[in-house]
Amino acid sequence: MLTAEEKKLICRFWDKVPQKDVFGAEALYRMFITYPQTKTYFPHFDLHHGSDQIRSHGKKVVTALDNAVKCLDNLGQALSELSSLHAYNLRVDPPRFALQLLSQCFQVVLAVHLGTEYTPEVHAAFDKFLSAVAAVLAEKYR
Ligand code: HNI
Repeated sequence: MLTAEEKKLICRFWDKVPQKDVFGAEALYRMFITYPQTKTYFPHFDLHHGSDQIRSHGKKVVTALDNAVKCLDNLGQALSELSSLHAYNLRVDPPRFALQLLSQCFQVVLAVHLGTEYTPEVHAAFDKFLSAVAAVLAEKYR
């Protein structure tokens, strides 16, 4: 559970993050390089750096996160459809583990680009937020 203080930190921080779409694409690309097994879920993608598909998918992921930041009190409902998609259609497996990989890569991107703005407090709160998102996305697996 996110505390009221953490929610405030997350919202304030997220508002200030520049070029989110670019960061989303970079996180995706980083995931493919660092965890090559994740590429198996995207056989239909051009996985080269800066490809149209990586850029457009990065944008989609960030839009989902943006929506989640606006619904911190009700992540389950905000991400319900996306959760069904990942559980029933995409079958990203093993769920918790694989879903955390993108979260980790996204945090590396934030740390690289934002430097001192990505304070330990923000980092800890954002990590908790992304874990909560991943937990919701993994909720419907059986
Ligand atoms: Ni994920 C599609 C969000 C982790 C594999 N994913 C989406 C879409 C969003 C999204 C948004 C687009 C849905 C739509 O088109 O309606 N994915 C997220 C988020 C996380 C995440 C917020 C984690 C924080 N997804 C992952 C991981 C994998 C993954 C870790 C696999 C390793 N996702 C997919 C695949 C698709 C997808 C595959 C379909 C892509 C396509 O366009 O064909």
